[in-house]
Amino acid sequence: MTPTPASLFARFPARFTWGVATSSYQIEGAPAGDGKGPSIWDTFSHTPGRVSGGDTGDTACDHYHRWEGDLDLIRSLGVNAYRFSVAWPRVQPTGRGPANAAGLAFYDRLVDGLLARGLTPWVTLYHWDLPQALEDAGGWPSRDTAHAFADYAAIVAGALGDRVRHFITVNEPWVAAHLGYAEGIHAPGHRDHGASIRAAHHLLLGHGLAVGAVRAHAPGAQVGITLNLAAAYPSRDTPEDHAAARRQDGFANRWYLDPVFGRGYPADVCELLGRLSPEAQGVVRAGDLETIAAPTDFLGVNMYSRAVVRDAPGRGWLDLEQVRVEGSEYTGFGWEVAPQSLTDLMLRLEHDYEPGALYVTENGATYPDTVDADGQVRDPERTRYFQSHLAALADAISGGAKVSGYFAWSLMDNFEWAEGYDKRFGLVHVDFATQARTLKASGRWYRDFLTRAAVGTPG
Ligand code: IFM
Repeated sequence: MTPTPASLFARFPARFTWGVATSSYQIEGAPAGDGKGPSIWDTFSHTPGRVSGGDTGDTACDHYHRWEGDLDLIRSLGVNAYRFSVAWPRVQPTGRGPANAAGLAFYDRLVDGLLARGLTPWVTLYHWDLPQALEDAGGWPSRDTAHAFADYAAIVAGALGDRVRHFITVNEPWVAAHLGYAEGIHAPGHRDHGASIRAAHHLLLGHGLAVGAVRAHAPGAQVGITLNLAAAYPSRDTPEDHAAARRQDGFANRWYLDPVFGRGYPADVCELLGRLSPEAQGVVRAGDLETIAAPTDFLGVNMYSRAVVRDAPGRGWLDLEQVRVEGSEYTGFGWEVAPQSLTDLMLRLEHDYEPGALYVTENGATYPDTVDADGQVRDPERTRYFQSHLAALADAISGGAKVSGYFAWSLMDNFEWAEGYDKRFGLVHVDFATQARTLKASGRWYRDFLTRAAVGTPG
């Protein structure tokens, strides 16, 4: 039976962070506004054939110009926090050198605007829009990029750290490294497995260095990393499929969790990688693993689905394949709706890694929404998705997971990377021709869920 909003809400701690999330390239537009330099996503989206429909982030949600109205919209949802990312090339147009004051000023206004509305800002430092000049100099496979990132993190923490108390260093390093450098379906579009392993190492190194920069320039602020994690399950109850699930977990989850929590790279995955492992490629220098394991205050978890796999010898370096589960429901992205896996995931993270705190920094679903003749957007599947995942999260909390917050992805429909504007994740529908914003039925549900119980100040 579906719980009432009030009974569901009552299952969460009183001081809980409730938010919505976005990222810079996906919503801002203004690709050259106020001296911004090009990012790898500007280049990639303007390369024919890379993004569905030839879409680019040139305008996106035009948030760079409409931010005040968007903050009012966020406020109207009844959340107490907003997670957004800073575009590195707005702050440093070429990824190095002094801050571009005009670019930084945008985020300064945004932070002040949030605080004026009683909303707690959560700042992600890197959500994939690497300055193109740094990519030209080697990108994430190059160690220098990690150091450049730390310099940039110091600038942002220094400028915003008097008001921002929560910084996320890197968003989803698996996606940046694997989809960007191995599969080539995200910017910068390379297909080089070895380079993706080097990129992952330098993203993690950049994270560790940025933790230090935030600690130094925003004393007292909390800092952590956000990983995209999906619990892995065997398709059949056979030793082979169990082993395949462990390989999947090693590749997608433990590869990032283990080094961040001080265990170094998982030996089983290094063995599979052979000459491509970070050690074998010679990218791990003395002190790197200690830097990557810099103590953090929280772990951010982006959870959308789970992975169900079966052993498939010869199928890629992991010898496995993803399985579609008979009878399961799937979102518009073809991702299985699997709320129980959120409970399993959070309990496992609590038990295996004991993070200072856990936050769901993204969770949501895409469906092909349309505006009906009466101006309403009816998206019952998305409402059900949020309800079931929040109930699963409450189960994890009851089971002992120290979860301190939840951010719905996303505030509004936006540029969904290689899928362009085809895939809508918003609580708010955006008409990209007119920029009209319409609260979807799921957005009304989230608002009612939160306001009915009067969300207070986050912990
Ligand atoms: O839109 C993305 C976001 O940028 C990162 N996490 C997954 C979302 C949905 O694909």
